[in-house]
Amino acid sequence: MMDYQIVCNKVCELARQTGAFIKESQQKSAIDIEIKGDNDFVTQVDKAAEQKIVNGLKELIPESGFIAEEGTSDIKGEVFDWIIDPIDGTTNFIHGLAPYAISIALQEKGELVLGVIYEMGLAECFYAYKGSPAYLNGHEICVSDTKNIKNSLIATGFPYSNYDRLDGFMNSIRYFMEHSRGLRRLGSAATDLAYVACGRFDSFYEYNLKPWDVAAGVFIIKQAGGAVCDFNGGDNFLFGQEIIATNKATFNEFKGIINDIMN
Ligand code: 2AM
Ligand code: CA
Repeated sequence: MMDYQIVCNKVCELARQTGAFIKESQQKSAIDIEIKGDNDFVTQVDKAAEQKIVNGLKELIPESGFIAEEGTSDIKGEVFDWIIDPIDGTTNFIHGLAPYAISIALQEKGELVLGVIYEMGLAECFYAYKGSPAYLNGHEICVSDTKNIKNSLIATGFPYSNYDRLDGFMNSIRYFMEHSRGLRRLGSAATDLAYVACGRFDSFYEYNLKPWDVAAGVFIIKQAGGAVCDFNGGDNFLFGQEIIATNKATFNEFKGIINDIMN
């Protein structure tokens, strides 16, 4: 049987080391930007960081598979699969703006069992493993106890493609401007999710996200007492490219609003 705690500690260590490498590379600013498509930048640092993470994780569980943003290795494992994003918030990173984060999750036979998000701007490591509470730099964290949307601080991300849903999205912005404490757009979905887990945000929603943007975050939020679903209230949030994540108390209200406005 795997000792999830030991594996989680090692993943946190790997994330911190890789984070240090990413920050050093930025300071040297020898960043070679390559344009992957519309609005889509990927740096050499991104690829090198992913390779470091993949190598470290292969050492930890040699037979594991990978689902990774930069595609360094995408072989499916028999039992274990890592879902990783070496730099979530790449545009922030390119502009020298926090937050940007490393996101690493582990699935065992399709079930999430571990999540680590290392946000490099503030050097904050959020993590949880199967059976554990959620932690931030060694301290236990939990979701907020805000009771309604009126008093909620809400996070989202702007769509970068698939603009046919833009009308619904713009309506949701208008709704939350009028009916919540405020709306934030930080530019790193992994960080948004980590901030829901520790109660800085009460809720988060975004569409078009990929598994590596959200996998670690959804696991950490659940261990922190929060709730996650897709825009229909279902559980297709990992591969379904739509996610709602909230504290427990506002889950039903938030889900109802998104369901009404976005579908
Ligand atoms: P990224 O920085 O790893 O690309 C912000 O809304 C979220 O959307 C981030 O998590 C960001 O992840 C993702 N994102 C933004 N632009 C993207 C793009 N062009 N392709 C894929 N993901 C993108
Ligand atoms: Ca990402």
